Amino acid sequence: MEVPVGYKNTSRFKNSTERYANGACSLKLKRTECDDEGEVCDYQVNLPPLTIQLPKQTQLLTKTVKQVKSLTATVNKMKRKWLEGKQDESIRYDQDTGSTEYGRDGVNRITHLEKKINKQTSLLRQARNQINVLQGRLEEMSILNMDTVLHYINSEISNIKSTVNTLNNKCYTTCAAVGQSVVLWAPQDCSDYYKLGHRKSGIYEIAKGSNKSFSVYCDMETLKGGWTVLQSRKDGSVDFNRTWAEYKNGFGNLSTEFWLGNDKIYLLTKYKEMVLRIEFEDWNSVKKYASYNQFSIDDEDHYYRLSVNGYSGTAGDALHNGKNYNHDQNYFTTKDKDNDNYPLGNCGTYYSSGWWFDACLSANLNGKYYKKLYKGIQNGIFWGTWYTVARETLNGYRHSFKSVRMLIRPKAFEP
Ligand SMILES: [Ca+2]
Repeated sequence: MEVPVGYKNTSRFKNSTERYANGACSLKLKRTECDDEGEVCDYQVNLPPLTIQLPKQTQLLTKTVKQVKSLTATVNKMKRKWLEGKQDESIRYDQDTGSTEYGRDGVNRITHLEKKINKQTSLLRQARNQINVLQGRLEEMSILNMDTVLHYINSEISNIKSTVNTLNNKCYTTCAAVGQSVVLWAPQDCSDYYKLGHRKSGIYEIAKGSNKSFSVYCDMETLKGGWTVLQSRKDGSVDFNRTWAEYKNGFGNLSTEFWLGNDKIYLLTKYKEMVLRIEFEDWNSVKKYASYNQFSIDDEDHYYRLSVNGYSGTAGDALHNGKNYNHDQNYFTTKDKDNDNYPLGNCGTYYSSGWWFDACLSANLNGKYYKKLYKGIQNGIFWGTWYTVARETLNGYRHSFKSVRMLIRPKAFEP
């Protein structure tokens, strides 16, 4: 607030004060500028400087005006500060209540971190669950495997127990009668039955290899017994002109005539050294024998090749007939499988037999069964060192045998 002291044009008063100091003080009337002299124009009066005596309190008024001015400035300043302060306070207030931008950021950050932590926790929980599931599976598998193994072992133990019990029963029944100790193995051939006390010729069950058992005819009388019979001819009731498969598996009747079978002969001669005994009787009731202290045959892959040596006996060694024919180390031949040494034909077909032919023969125990004499091809049961059989009669007849048998038993066997 400003208190006017004189007219606005204070500069004029200054000039007038100067002139007043110079002693020139007058009242002047002056016409204002006017274009036409005939017109009435305005006048201007200049008064000499005027001094008005004011009371002493006027100074106080000036001072007061100054103070008011100062106060106004202070108030304005305070107003500005207040406005600024309000703004600051507003920020502070917002911070206190957590509603400022910075505060929201913090909360957002915390929320964000919380979310992250929750997510990580959730992932960890999932992973832990998966681990638990896997662990469970592993344990289950382990248990299953163990169960399978245990089941298998128990099953095997049961089988063994059953087998032992069966054998025990057999042996107690058998051995008790002859007062021998219990034997827990299955007989491998007829000599084993002899060892168990059997003295009666007949059909017995023997085991060879794993899970293989078959019937054989045991001769418990010849040379004290223990013989396993491989072949028997005695009445011509069985046809011996057979195929490879039939010779392989065996055929005929164990009580009369039969071929035990090449696979079985192979097994019987595979594990133990065997001796072979061939017994003959001709139609004149002449009995002779041929004995070999070594006899075995190969398996089917090697065509049941014959290995026979160490002859002794009365019938002659027709299996090694020197200059002419040799059956030792020759392969087995049947009418449908030619493994012989005769290049122009099949000895098996020609001589109606299955045998270890050379090219072709000096022995053929599986030839046709002729009663007494026969004519034509020499395809009867033949043994080249048997003097009447080896030759034709004057009338062109041939002799044959009444009975023939092939028997084996272990070389080490002592009845
Ligand atoms: Ca041939």
